[in-house]
Amino acid sequence: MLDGCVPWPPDAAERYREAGYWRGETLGALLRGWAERYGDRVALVGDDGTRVTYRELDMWCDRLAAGFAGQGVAPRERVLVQLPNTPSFVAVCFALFRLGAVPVFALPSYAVRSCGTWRSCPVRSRWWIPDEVRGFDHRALVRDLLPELPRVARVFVAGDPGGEEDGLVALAALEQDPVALPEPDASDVAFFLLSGGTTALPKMIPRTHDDYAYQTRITAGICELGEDTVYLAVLPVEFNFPWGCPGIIGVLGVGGRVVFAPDPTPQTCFPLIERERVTMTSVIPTIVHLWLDAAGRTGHDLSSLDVVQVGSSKLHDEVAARIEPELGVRLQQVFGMAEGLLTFTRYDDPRQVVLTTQGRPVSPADEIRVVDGDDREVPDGTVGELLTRGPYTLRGYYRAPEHNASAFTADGFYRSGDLVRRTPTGEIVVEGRVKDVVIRGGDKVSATEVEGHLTAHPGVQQAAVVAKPDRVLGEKICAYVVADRDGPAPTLPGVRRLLRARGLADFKLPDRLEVVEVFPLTGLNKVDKKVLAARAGLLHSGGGAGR
Ligand code: OOB
Repeated sequence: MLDGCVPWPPDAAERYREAGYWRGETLGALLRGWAERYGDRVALVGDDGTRVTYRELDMWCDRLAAGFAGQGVAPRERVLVQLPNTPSFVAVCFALFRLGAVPVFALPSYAVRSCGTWRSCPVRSRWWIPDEVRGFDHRALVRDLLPELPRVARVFVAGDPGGEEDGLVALAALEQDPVALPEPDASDVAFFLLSGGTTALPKMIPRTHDDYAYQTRITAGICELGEDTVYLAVLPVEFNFPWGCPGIIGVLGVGGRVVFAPDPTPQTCFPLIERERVTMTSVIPTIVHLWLDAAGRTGHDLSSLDVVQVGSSKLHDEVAARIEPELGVRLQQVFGMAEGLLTFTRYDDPRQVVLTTQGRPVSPADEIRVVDGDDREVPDGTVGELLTRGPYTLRGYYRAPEHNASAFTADGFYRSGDLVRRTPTGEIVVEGRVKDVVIRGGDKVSATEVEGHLTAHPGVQQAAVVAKPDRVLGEKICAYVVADRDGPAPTLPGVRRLLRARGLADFKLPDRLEVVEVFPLTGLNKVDKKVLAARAGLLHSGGGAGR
């Protein structure tokens, strides 16, 4: 495995191979097989109606891989890929897989000024970006940042690079006649996902060809995907959920069709569902709210839609109960993490299980422990922290030995930071979390990161960020601060302005600011966030200080 990654121990790897989970196939080679099998069937559909067949996709990837090689992109080189939901995303990724270069997936929303992250991220040399997305010019951002990123040798733009002179290259100009390339090793890293982040900087999660091919294959089976599946990619494609749970890769593996939605609104998605006769999609609870509100009024025909997967943050029982009758679909709850473990409800589960649990692990080889504060397993029905290991769950973050020492047990279980209970029939029910993360509409925001920026405000002495429950987003970001009497009084607009200027992405900015005299403390004199979270829950809705 790439230097800086933690491989599975040899005995575990052998078990996974013997059981047929890991088959030694790279994702790039798999696409070749799919193209041979499904040839002229349509694989990808852009929102503008562009259609790409399996054979064309295969050829496109070969041509791009040759072009990237011609530009000096080397095997094992890490490459930042930050593209919107378009067929090019799939072509770029599979071209890189064929080269053995390693995409690092960043959501386009991260680009919105938060690229401070990339300064310290161990990414090398190349960066793929869109030209302009919903009025935001990624090229301008990159041009601003390039002087601070000496390791970035080349920026490729899907779309119009807007001028040759400053080193931005159009993706379309790269294609070359295919060249023979050495096959990468299937047990090596195929790509990196970024962690939702309990730490100030996101951690890089290595996913191997073997482990991801297995994840997509097993979930495609559970979801009964086939050639008739038409999957709408609604969530950002760099996110594990639409990419491979079973998502885009799972659908391509069975000869189905992927349709790309540029944004998740009903105005965009409902016409696409009608036009392309979409059968399946994956969304987060916040989107479910939007869709439920719009479904009753829409003139669009949604009758082809059969299955909606919902995951990424807690789906409340009352909302879950509305999905099947109001959208006319089957609901599948999905609990997952970029680090690996996935649990799904199954189509034939009793209704109560589908509505009130987050399902069972997708692999028979997924190992789960629910433990108390001393790492002792608790009985079913008791809430504890979820620990897990298995054939598609990482054994360590990239180049993070110190963090890994606390994020994993000595025997390789990943500490998820989620508080769950297990039902007698083996389903997981998410009850909360021990990790310090606010889940705002499915986006994971590290409290530590926001607190770090808040204390840079001259009027803030101390800061503590907690979640405030919200009907639509699930949680909002509530910042408690102790003011510094010598500084200017902190206000919500002022704080948001400062944090934005410091490079924080918009979705990480506090929704609410509460100025307090002192923080409640625990017995160990730490800020008692439980008390603050309880207080935040009692606040009436609105902007708080400085509204
Ligand atoms: C997905 O992945 P990440 O890495 O963005 O976030 C993982 C965390 C989990 O540890 C948990 O705290 C939360 O998101 N989460 C859920 C949930 N699904 C994820 N919390 C409550 N209910 C659920 N159903 O979010 C992700 C990755 C693949 C598939 C689906 C979601």
